[in-house]
Amino acid sequence: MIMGVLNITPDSFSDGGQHFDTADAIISAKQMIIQGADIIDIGGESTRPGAQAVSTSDEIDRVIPVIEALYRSTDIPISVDTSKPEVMELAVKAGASMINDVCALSADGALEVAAMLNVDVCLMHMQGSPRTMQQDPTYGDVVDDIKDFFSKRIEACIGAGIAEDKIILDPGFGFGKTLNHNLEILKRFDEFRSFGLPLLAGLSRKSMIGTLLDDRNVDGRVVGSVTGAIIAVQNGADIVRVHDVLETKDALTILGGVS
Ligand code: 7PJ
Repeated sequence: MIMGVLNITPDSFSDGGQHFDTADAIISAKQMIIQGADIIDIGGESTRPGAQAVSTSDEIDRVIPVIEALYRSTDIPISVDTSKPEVMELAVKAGASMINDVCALSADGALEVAAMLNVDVCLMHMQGSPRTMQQDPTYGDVVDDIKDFFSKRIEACIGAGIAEDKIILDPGFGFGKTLNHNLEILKRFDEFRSFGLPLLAGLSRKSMIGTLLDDRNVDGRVVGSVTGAIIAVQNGADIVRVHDVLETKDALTILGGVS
């Protein structure tokens, strides 16, 4: 499945400023639906390395009108990219059917709210916090350490009353990882299959792609991002979170033709 990214932030890493207006955001979302998106992921807080936190009320003002409008005007499943329980609750009331949390429901009250809302939850691994995570990420074995994290968070979810079949796992490319960590995770992605849960991969336009391409700027990372998505799917990813929906859909269609 393709998850199309819709950032409603003035400072997002790769499409900053483009989607700040609700009407524009809806146009972009509809475009992604036409291009083949299966889910739209709506976020109002930039989590790029070094990004500053956004207040709860600002985040609500950014994402809730877009979720309401998209829910009213399309049938597309909507995911909300947030770590704040207040935003989760309002987003689901507005029509979101999935919570995508880069903090894996670690905020105070997030587990309880997610359990009460009874929607799918994506638990992403991050080492540190967005402001500092790229300073000196260290692991024993990166894949094993992330698997330990998943085990603990799955246990916490089940303890809070979240059904195991609502959980999606994501190793969190670029979130407290060096290039080598990211490559190791991509190469060994299939090892996360051991949980028997759906896996999500988000590599789109990230710095690992830019770095491998000689510090290519964000606009020049489309082919690299699509290639990364294809490798992730071949290694067991069920959902890819992408900005370039049309290009990713084409590549996955060709992959599907031979598999
Ligand atoms: C991810 C995300 C990711 C999940 C972002 C960016 C940074 N959510 N939100 N996985 N990345 N689940 O798109 O570059 O990799 S924001």
